[in-house]
Amino acid sequence: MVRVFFLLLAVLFVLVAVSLQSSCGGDEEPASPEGAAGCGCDKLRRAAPGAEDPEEEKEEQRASREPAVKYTAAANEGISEMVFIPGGEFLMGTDSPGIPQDGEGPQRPVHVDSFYMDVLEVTNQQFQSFIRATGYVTEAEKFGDSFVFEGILGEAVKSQITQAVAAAPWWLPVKGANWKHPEGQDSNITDRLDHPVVHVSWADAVAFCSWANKRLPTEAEWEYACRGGLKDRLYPWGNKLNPKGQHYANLWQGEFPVHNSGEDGYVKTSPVKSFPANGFGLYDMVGNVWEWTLDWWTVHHTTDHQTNPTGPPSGQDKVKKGGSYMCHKSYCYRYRCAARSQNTPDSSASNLGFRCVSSEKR
Ligand SMILES: *[C@@H]1O[C@H](CO)[C@@H](O)[C@H](O)[C@H]1NC(C)=O
Ligand SMILES: [Ca+2]
Ligand SMILES: [Ca+2]
Repeated sequence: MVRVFFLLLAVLFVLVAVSLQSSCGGDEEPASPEGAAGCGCDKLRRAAPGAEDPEEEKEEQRASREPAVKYTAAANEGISEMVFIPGGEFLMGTDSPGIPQDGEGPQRPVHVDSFYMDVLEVTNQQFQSFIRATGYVTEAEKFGDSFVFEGILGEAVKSQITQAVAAAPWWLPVKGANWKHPEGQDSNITDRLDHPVVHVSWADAVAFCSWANKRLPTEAEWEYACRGGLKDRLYPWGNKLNPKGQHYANLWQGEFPVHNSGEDGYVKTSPVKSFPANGFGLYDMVGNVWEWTLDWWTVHHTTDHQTNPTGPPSGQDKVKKGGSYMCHKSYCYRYRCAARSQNTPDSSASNLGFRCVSSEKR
């Protein structure tokens, strides 16, 4: 089984390598049909199913359900500030897909009802509050490892690793890597409490949101929120990646995967709120970390008008949105509102997090 899996990955690797040769573009704007290869983020499947099904989240405990508090005033709380997103019509997806095979198109009319959304990606501090209140154990902790981008690992950790993801060799499964040890056993989050939590699986994200009496956003809600009231734009702030030479998101500058110049100030995750908010007051919708959504993955979408769509009833992968600090135009042109990618629900990685929404004020 495992061998077949790696063979498949090897084949994928060749395909990706071939397609890459023609897809390494520059930094120039606007949308182009290149960038097909992606960051390999969707290749992060666990080689073998874990022993136990980690369905027993302790979400029922919902121990400390406290009234919503301002994030800034209560850094210790597990519940962050939310903002009201007024419902309405929007055009979901795009007819000029940056990565057509991701199912970014066709553009389609969608209505979403009003909801509230976390202003910020869920932080390490908030996740720590959840863990302390519930004793929840994440999937990465149960599996004993998680995927870490090679570029942020020290030599000591790297030297102990013998396998990699063939299709995306810069992803390494690191023993002991999890939300509180983002680069493995010897790392910690002490100086990163205001960074987004990473190494959380889809179920982990669901468990957190549910503890906070919230839920994950649907893809439609997420994308509507990302657009911040703008129509048919690439980014939450418009069509130019760097208006007036300013960075609006934590992305990758330089040559992926070998050199990250950190021109935007960060080569790894950044503290949440380090870049400007969009029109709805939401931070880091694109970049910093990918964000899980509620929906199962499909690349086939109806162009019929939809109201509060929730994606297919079942599937193998969940949709994630927004791209991460690892995204670059030449390689993972997915830091656009219409862009999307997928992971198996049990995946966890050093660039994947989430935020919650709710229909009622929390
Ligand atoms: C956390 O990591 C830093 C280095 O990144 C180290 O100086 C510090 O001692 C660590 N703290 C704990 C509690 O392990
Ligand atoms: Ca960056
Ligand atoms: Ca994000």
